[in-house]
Amino acid sequence: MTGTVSYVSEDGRALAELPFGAEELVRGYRAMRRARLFDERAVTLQRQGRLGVYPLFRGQEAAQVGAALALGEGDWLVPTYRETAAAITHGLPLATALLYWRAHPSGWSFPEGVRVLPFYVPIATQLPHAVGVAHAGRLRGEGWVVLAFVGDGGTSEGDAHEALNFAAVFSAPVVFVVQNNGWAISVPTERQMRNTRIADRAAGYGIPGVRVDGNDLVAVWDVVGRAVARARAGEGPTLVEAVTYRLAPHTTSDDPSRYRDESVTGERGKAEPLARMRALLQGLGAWSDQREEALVAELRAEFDAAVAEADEAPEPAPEAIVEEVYAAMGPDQRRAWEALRGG
Ligand SMILES: Cc1ncc(C[n+]2csc(CCOP(=O)(O)OP(=O)(O)O)c2C)c(N)n1
Repeated sequence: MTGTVSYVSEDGRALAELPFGAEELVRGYRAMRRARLFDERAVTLQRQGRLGVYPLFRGQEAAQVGAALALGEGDWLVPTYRETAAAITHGLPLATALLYWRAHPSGWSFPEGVRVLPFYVPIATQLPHAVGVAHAGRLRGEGWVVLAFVGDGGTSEGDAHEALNFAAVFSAPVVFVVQNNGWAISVPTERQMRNTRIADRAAGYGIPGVRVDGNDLVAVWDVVGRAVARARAGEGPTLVEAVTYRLAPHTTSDDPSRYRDESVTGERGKAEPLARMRALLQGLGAWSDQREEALVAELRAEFDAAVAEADEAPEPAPEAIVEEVYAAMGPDQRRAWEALRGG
């Protein structure tokens, strides 16, 4: 049985000597605040009809931002639909993220140099790909580490087992981060698995498994950082379970009150990661209401500029919908492409 790593209490007190200095902690808080603002504004855009279905991540900022901050620039991040916070922290431009959630072709492929794979919607299919990127990098001597995200529900898929086993056997430089947010749409974790301590499964693969308080930015950042260093040193994969809670609906199309008691969600919300980190920083004398105000103003301006940039993306041609499926078009794809072009 694995214990749960935490550094900061729910009310923002340090429980142990912190592995990061004040400057780094502020950097981490800023990245979480930036992600929260993105999430809030994205929901507003969706309600205005300016984004498609959007999967919120409110309450999961520490798990995502902490893990992403543990990567180096040359490392790869492999996200599911839930990980917009991680993706923008690892360099995905905000405008590209918005275009992706607008289902605009300009958001389908991420810019050159951004080491983030596109958001995966088919559950757990990203995991074998992530292991492939890691293994290929090792064979080619690239030196990169891959951070692969999956949800608690996703770990029930066959792809998760295959990816974990392959990565373990071949010592692939990959870190698996399971965001255990308690729900797979309407199915609670205890209805998905007998042992809800997902990190315990690592023993079955012969790799380290670490359970971490996923609402504690410092703990996630430190634990994933150690796993990244291990992977980079050729010691193979780690399974990190970040225990958090899905405070928001599954997506903007979901009504969680149909399947769960939302008063429990309210209770769980008291442990949300931003307030905890802000309290920690204020206790250290490294943050103030004025700094918060200035940061929010700066982030609003950045987001507004990203929306303006996304709005300028050219109207997509109808045939774009069948492009970029395969590197070379097969006969069916070409027929569809020609028909959509009107030729
Ligand atoms: C292969 C596959 N099966 C089913 C679905 C439908 N589906 C979308 S989200 C989801 C639940 C995933 O839960 P979890 O992995 O815990 O991630 P979370 O949404 O909580 O982040 C399911 C079953 C899908 N997208 N892909």
